[in-house]
Amino acid sequence: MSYRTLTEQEAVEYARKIPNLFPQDARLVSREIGDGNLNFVFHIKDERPSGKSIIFKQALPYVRVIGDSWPLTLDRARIESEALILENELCPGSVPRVYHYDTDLALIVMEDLSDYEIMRKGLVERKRYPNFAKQIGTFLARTLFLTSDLAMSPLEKKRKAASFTNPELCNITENFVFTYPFLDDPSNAYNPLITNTVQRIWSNDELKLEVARLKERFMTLGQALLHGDLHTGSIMVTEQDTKVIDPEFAYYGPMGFDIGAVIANLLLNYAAHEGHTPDPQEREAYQAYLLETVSEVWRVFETEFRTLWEEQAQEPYAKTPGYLDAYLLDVLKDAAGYAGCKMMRRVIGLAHVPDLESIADPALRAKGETLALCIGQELVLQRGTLSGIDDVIKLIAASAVQ
Ligand code: SR1
Ligand code: MG
Repeated sequence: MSYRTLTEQEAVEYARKIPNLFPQDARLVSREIGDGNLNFVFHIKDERPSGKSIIFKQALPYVRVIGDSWPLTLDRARIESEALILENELCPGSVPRVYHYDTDLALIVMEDLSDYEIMRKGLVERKRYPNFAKQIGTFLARTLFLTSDLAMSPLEKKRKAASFTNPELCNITENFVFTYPFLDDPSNAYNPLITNTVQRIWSNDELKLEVARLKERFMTLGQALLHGDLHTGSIMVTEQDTKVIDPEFAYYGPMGFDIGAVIANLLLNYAAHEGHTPDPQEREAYQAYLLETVSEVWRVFETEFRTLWEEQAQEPYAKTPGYLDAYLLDVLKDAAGYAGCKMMRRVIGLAHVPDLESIADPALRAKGETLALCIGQELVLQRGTLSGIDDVIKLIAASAVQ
């Protein structure tokens, strides 16, 4: 069958034909629920009492929010489905299960996570997730360590990297994370009330040099298989559990990019509470929780990574004194730098985050956006001076009082 975009009805007909998914007498209904930038997402449910439900995710041959003037490879659906299957092997239960993949239709049939909510939404409501840091820190350590040269043979790793070559999606990141937000590009879209701060960023050559260096590492450092877009809209949570979704940007890149994405999005939320939470005590308490979460995510990642290194490293230099510490410090510096870039792109660039966008009053929103830009710049500029996660937290706390 050649590619065509499915209608809701065609999705139901397709679901019926997948062996062992639904019983013959299932009463299936389908609804297109995608609200992301790129794809169609269908929720298909057996309406009978206790009937099960599934998700169809279909890539479109263009960027959904822009239209067919911006073509985009369908191969991203293969990358996503293979990344989900691999992530589930490396860190069982951390991602939705893939039931079926159709290459021609660029269609992934996967577990429905209706009991979970998008983490970003919960964070705006000041919800707390007691297991999140442990679960995401473990996910990061296992998926990054186990796909790197530290754990795989060089041949096996390079073959894996080749199968996850993802040039078009990487190019979106190169442009929309590292380039356009730092130049006066027509794709940028920012609150007019922060124009002066944005223009100072555009004329800050020291900052632009550091962003250029981070971009170059993103383009050349194939350390591990990344998720590639690990923001809090790609994380689904319940009070107890965490699932990572949407790895269509997966490719071999610097480990710090994924860790930085998690940190950036916790900190964008931190900044957004300047607008969402007028009561200073409530705001500071929640911001303190977010900083503790940033710190714990890193600590869990580091502890798990050290254990994996001790137990499973294949690299002959792994036992060389100082190598593990130096490796982790480089990852931390990268994570800080990438977090900074990602914070700034979500304020200045094309794709914003609902955390800040849902602040209706532009002046109040500007307060949160300015704080995000301030933290973002510090993370990029000061990353070379960091010696541990406590330094990152101090840097953020210092930005908040400026
Ligand atoms: C034009 S696509 C913009 C963004 O959407 C995705 O979620 C990625 O973050 C990408 O950079
Ligand atoms: Mg996505």
